[in-house]
Amino acid sequence: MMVHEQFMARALQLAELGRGKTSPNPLVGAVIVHNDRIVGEGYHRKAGTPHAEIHALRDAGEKANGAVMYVTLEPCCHHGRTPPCTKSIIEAGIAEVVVGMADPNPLVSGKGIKALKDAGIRVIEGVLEKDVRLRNESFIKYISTKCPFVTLKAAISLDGKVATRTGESRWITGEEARLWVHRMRAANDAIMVGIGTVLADDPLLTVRLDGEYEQPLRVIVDSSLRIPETSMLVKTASEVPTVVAAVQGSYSEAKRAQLERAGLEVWDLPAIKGRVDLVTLMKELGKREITSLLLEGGSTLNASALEAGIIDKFVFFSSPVDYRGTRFPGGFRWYGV
Ligand code: AOF
Ligand code: ZN
Repeated sequence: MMVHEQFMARALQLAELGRGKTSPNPLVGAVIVHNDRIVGEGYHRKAGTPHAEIHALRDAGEKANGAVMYVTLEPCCHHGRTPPCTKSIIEAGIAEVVVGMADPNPLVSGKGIKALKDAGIRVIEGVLEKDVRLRNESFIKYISTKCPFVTLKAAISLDGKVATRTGESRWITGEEARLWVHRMRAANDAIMVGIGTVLADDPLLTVRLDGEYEQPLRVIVDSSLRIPETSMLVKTASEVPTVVAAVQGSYSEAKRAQLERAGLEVWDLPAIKGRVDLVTLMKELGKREITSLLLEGGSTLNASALEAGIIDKFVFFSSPVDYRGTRFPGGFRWYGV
């Protein structure tokens, strides 16, 4: 591996430490290298706090002078919630900046790199760009469309049947699968299910992991407000933010008032063929700064989401058994070509 890639890989590793905590801002990592040795490191921790570059510059101190900075995202040149990083980089005497990807934020895009070059700093672009883009897929989608990046998650048995129960299906009871699901939830700003899943499973839809995690927004697509008052979602709505996406005129106002008293938000949305218009729902969630959303079924909502064209990515969990629980001596392989 080339030296540039090695240091960028470290910057990416640092960026990952912010996963699930930086929304609506990107994951960014930065490394400062002097004479082939790392003298400073930093990553973005939370929206509104200093950017990765600033943490790395502080960590390097005087050693930043004449050094190379590796940063996963093009440094910003705008006054947002924090001052422009390009200014700090120039003032610290950084000689060269190696960038993973250009910033898709229209406020910055290209201008940060230009500001560095204008100040006489060498800039190399596109190092490990594919990896960097993959890790910031939700930020890229959100900043350019103002709609969340949607991941459809499904559990399927070996014969391709979609598991009916959310999360706790008998096909994916393994601890490892459970951990994955909870990590995925923690990394997303919102989790969405249809009313059918609520009625069948009574899910809680929270992150249950060791450590501190902000609970994602729970979104229930329920055009006529059939969600039972006795459901786990309603019972916990005062602690975990919960939105019910309904169709205007399709529900009783009394039920709406009951749900609101319990702490749920009821959103009135237009309908398409009698069902909630998911494209409009995504736009509304975008306005709420929801940059990523995990769609956890069920099959009716999945089909509507596909038809509406809102899905960006599929993640399948598969069990090693078929629908009867039969194991296969030769194991199994899935190919997603
Ligand atoms: C971050 N962290 O490490 C970098 C960012 O509102 P502000 O001032 O925090 O600016 C947010 C924008 O800054 C963000 O959309 C992205 O374009 C740029 N870079 N943001 O939160 C960072 N390097
Ligand atoms: Zn910045």
